[in-house]
Amino acid sequence: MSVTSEIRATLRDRAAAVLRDNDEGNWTKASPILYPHQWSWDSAFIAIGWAHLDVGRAMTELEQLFTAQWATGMVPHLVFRADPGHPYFPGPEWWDISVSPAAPAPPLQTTGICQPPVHALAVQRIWQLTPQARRPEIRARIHALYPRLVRWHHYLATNRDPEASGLVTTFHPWEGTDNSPRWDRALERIKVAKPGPYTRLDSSEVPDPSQRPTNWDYDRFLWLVEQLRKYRYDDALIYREYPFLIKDVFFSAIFVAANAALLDVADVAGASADDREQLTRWLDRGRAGLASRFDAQSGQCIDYDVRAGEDIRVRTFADFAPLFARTADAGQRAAQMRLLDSEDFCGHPRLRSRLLPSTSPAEPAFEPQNYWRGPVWPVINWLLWQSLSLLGYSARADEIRRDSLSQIAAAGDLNEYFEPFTGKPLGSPQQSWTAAVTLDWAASDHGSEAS
Ligand code: 2M8
Repeated sequence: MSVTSEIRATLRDRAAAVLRDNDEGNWTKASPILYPHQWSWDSAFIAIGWAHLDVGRAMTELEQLFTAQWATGMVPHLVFRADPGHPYFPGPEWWDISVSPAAPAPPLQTTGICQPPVHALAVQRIWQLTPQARRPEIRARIHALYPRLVRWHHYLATNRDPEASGLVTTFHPWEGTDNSPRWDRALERIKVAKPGPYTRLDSSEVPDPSQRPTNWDYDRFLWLVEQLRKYRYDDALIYREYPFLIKDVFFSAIFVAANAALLDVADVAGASADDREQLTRWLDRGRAGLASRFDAQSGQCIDYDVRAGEDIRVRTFADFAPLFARTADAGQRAAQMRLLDSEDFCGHPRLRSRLLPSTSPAEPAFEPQNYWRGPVWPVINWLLWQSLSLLGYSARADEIRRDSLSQIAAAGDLNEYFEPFTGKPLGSPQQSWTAAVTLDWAASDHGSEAS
C-alpha cells in the first residue's frame, strides 16, 4: 500500500485528535481506558507528538512528569493522576511509596520503578522542531529541565549500575516490555509467587484477554512489587536481596542514545563542563557495556540475568541494542543488519511487511497476538527507524516508516500493537504513543511517496 500525501494528512489529523482527546491539560493519558494515567516513556514519545502541534505543550508534558521525580533522581514509571475517569490496577495502594524517604511528597502518587529514558530524545526532537520565534522560550525551559534530566541519568548510571558496567539493571518486567520472553526464566525461578488477593482490570478492557499477559505473569509482577515495597524501594537493599535483577541491553541502549541526545542539546541548555564530562563518561561506558554483550557469531546483543549469573538467549527486538544505541562499530552494524533482515526477524516469510516484531517468529516463545511476545509495536519501530536514519541506512529506514504508516492507516484506530502476519490491530485503541510516532513519521517525508 502506498502512503500518499492524502493518507499522511488523514493520519496526521487522526493522530492529533487522539492526543487532544487524551490531553488532560498538562499531561496526557497513555490511552483513554486501559492506561488512564501518565506513564514515563509514553510521555516522552507523547512529547515528540505534541512537538508537531505545539512545542510549548510538548515541554509541559515532560515538565509535569519530572515534578514526580524521586530524591534519588529516578523518574517513576507511572504517575497516578487524580480522577483519571477510569480505574487502573495496581493503583497507589499496591505500591505504597510512602515507605520510601526518597519518594515525592503527597499528594503526588507514583509507582516505585522506572522505564527507558526516552526523555532526552524527546527534548532533542522538541528543539529540532522549535520555530525561530519560540526559541527563546523553549531554550529557557530546556535550560530549566536539563539538571533534572542529568539527575535522572545519574540515577541510572549509579543506583542502577553499581558495577559501573555501562549496563542498566532493571528490577521489574514493568520497566518496559512486560511479558517479553526475555524474562521467562527469571520469573520461573521465583518460587514464592503468590501475591495478596487482587482483581485484574486490564483483561476486561481489551477485546481479547489473550492479547494481554497471563495470570501467571500477573502473580509474579505483583509479588515482585510486594518485595520492592518490603525493601522500601531502597536500591542498595534491592541489589543485595531481591530476586529479579537483569542487565537489560535494550534499556541500556536507550540510555546510550539519551546521553548522546543530552550532549547534543548541551549548548542550548547551557550545560556545565562537569555535566558534559559526566555524560560523555556514561556514553562511553554504555557503548563498552553493550559491546561486551555482543555476540559476533549470532549478531545478537544479549541480556544478562545478574541473580542467576546467566545469559538470556531469546531472540527478541532487544537483540538490536547496538542499532538502538547507534553503534559506531562498523562490524557490529553489518552483523546487526544481516540479523535484522534474516528469516529470524524481518525476513521471516510469513510477515506482512519487514517491520521488526517484538519477538522473533522463529522463537518457540513467539505468540503473534500476545503483547510483547510477538506483535509489532510502532514505538519500537520508531526507535529503529530513527537509529537507521542516523546510521545512514536511509532506504531501510524509510521502508520502516512507510510500512508503519500504511499498517496504522489500514487499521485506523492508532492501536497499541499489531499482529505481525496479518497487520490486525491489537491491544488498546487510541494509544497516545502510537499517535505521537505517527505524527512524527507523517511529518518526516524523505521525498518518497512510494509504496
Ligand atoms: C504497558 O505496561 C503497563 C504497566 O506499566 C500495563 O500493562 O498495564 C507496557 O507496554 C509499557 O511499556 C507501557 O509504558 C504501558 C503504557 O502504555 O503499558
